[in-house]
Amino acid sequence: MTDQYEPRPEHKFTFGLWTVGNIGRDPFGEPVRQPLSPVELVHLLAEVGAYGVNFHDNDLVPIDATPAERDRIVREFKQALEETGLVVPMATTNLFTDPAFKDGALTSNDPRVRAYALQKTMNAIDLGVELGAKVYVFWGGREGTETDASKDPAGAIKRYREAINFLTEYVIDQGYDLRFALEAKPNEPRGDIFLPTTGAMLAFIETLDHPEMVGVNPEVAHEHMAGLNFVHAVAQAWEAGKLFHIDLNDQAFGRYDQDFRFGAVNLKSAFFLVKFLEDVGYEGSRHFDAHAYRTEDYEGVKDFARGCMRTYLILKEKARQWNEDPEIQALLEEIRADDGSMAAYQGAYSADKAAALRAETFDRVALGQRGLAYERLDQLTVELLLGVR
Ligand code: GLT
Ligand code: MN
Ligand code: MN
Repeated sequence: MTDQYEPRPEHKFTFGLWTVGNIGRDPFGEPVRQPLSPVELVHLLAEVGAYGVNFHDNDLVPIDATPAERDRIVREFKQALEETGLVVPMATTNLFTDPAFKDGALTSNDPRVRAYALQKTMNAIDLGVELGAKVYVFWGGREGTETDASKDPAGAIKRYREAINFLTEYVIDQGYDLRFALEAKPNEPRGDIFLPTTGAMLAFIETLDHPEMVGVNPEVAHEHMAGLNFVHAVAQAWEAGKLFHIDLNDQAFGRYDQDFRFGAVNLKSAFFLVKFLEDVGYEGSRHFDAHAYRTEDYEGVKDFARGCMRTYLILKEKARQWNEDPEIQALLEEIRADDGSMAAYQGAYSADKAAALRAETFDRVALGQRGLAYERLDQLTVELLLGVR
């Protein structure tokens, strides 16, 4: 019998090299795990049943590699992909680790740093495309400030725009089949990062030269760090046709950047997220941007990776149950009831419609007195999640 919670390629579960490859360094402690090579990480991901692997340029090719070293590394990586059947759906640039980027990359005050960041990104785009990536992520980890004395925040947005415009033109010029996904985060590693939320990214995208090529890569932990409802951010991106990618993990509100296993903290919001993605038919990668606890060895890293995928699939099954639960569905029907009497006032504005609406009378008190049964609906949801329905 096959386990219904076993990951399969059609689930599109992906991990970054930097996720299962995280060696457990933190600001207070040294690494706790020996680094594995990209080839070893591909095999680890294949063993746990992932579909794809994503990377930053320097997760794969060290920043100081010679062209000959680059070619050897890429050759060996491609061979590991062939052996395991793993694919590379997404790639990105590391514009945050090197000291050159200490004051940002695309928004740095130094024009040489900005130019170097563009050059590094063009090379990294070439690398990603060579390995099959169709989505290119921009996470501006260092694009920000500690003090607003240092940068003109409006000027920084202009620099950001100029850089993304330059790079979309580069992609067009090369004839690449590649879309960009911008990833917001409110803070860490900078005191404040520009364009701190998915909503801010969505507004920024509309100001670009090629908005059709650019969408978002929302991350659970990043919206939660900002105290926001992740499902709402994802829904807005989806509704705008901009959900090009998603970073799944978990995070307690009000804490440091935790990058926990998907579903490790807030199961209920994870449930509504999975339900949303499955209900609307999101077809992109389910990318887990998280890492194992620092307490773990590589067996624990595999437990972490398997746990992310298994929790997603369990929640997917719970979403199916929720959608078929007669009591829940009956409540929803009541909640959404529409007797058609207001149809004349819906849809686009017209002067006649407005005049008719002005003449209508409403029983305001009755509207306010109606109970909505959301308590029952939520309790049914909780009981379903707790496995007693
Ligand atoms: C980094 C960050 C993530 C981004 C990655 C892409 S790297 O680990 O915390 O949220 O998605 O650059
Ligand atoms: Mn993160
Ligand atoms: Mn991320």
